[in-house]
Amino acid sequence: MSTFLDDHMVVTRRFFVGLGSVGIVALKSLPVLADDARDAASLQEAIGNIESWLTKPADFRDVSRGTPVPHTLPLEKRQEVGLTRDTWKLEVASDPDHPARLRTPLTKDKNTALDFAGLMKIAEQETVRFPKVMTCLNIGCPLGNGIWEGVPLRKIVWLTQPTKNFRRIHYYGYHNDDPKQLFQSSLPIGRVLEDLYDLPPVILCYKLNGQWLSPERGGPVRVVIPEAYGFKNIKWLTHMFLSNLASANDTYANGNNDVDSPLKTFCATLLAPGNTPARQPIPITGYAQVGVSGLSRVQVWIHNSKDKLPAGDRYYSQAPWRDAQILPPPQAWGGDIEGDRIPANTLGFDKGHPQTWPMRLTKAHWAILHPGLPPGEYTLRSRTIDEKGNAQPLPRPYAKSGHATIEQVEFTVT
Ligand SMILES: Nc1nc2c(c(=O)[nH]1)N[C@H]1C(S)=C(S)[C@@H](COP(=O)(O)O)O[C@H]1N2
Ligand SMILES: [Mo]
Repeated sequence: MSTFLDDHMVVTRRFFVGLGSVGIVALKSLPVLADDARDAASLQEAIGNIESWLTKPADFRDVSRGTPVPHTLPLEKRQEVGLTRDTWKLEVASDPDHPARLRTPLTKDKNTALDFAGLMKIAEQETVRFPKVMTCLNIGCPLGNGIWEGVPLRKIVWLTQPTKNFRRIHYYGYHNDDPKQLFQSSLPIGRVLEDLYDLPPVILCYKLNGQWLSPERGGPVRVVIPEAYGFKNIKWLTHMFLSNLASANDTYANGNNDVDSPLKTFCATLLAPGNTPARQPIPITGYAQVGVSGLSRVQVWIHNSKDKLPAGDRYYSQAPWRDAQILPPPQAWGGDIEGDRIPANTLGFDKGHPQTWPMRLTKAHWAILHPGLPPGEYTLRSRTIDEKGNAQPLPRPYAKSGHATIEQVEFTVT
């Protein structure tokens, strides 16, 4: 795949530049795309309408709890409770129930809590940026894809000088000072101190797509964990506890969720066929979430309802799946990023160009021009195959560790 993309990078870039004009020659060079001018135009239009790779901060879908939701509080109240950059304070202390030994906790009492100026001081020595798709474990569709910027959390942990009895860290944000509204998450300390499996670090995040983190996205400061589902990425962060508790104590565990689940690979359609004329090629586009196991292929399969589905093949592994085209890096990144340039030193990029594609823990887009069909009732299914060769919904098909169900779209050809 990567060789294919290298070979076609130049051509496909020209193709993307040519969107809106007639990029037929370039289109033909993509193997699963069209070779007829009219069909090429329909596919080109479909690809041109695909969402941008980066999501504008304000366009992220919001999953915020609280009555009232903290980001809706008037500025005056947000200033009072430390939800602005001028007033923000983070306490990092030992867990009273399962104490870790620390020499220098960061507390308001001792006037040692971390403020935003202190965080920016640390940022001068080390800032990290990386792309990540934010996805709720319980919602099928990603909330948005962004470049998150912050300071490695371990920098702050080390300030407290932990000496022993330290196995996990848990943390929460402002929740209207109401224990019933507490939304807490946690991590094993090893993940914070070391970047396992070549993952970017866990950060205290203060910028998204180069802009200060908005109140709605969890500003002034939220936790961002590259490989984790949304619920670990606590917004409006105010408290962290270093703990000797051996297990997770996330609020999300109470909802029957698998709280140790890293992002899964799966795909879905953006443009799916509706009422379709017979024997006319069908443009289909979609996105894929590239989970921890990467993405090697996206495939589609259109099933005629007259045909019986094979028995005992739950995940349709024997169906005649057809490869779609995973689209190369876009010509424009979108997301309101300044000058439409990926910021310098963004992990995974070299001088603004992606080092690998598709990129792990982000989104990718795909397209196919499916051959025309005779009249009938049909179901379109799409699936990913990860870099280990697992076809969706494998290797982890259970809903409470994140969405991976194969999408089904019914449509009629007349
Ligand atoms: N403090 C706090 N942080 C939170 C939440 C919350 O309700 N309160 N929701 C979490 C969940 S379940 C998800 S999916 C993500 C969503 O992030 P977003 O609203 O920026 O898209 O935020 C997480 N962080
Ligand atoms: Mo969520």
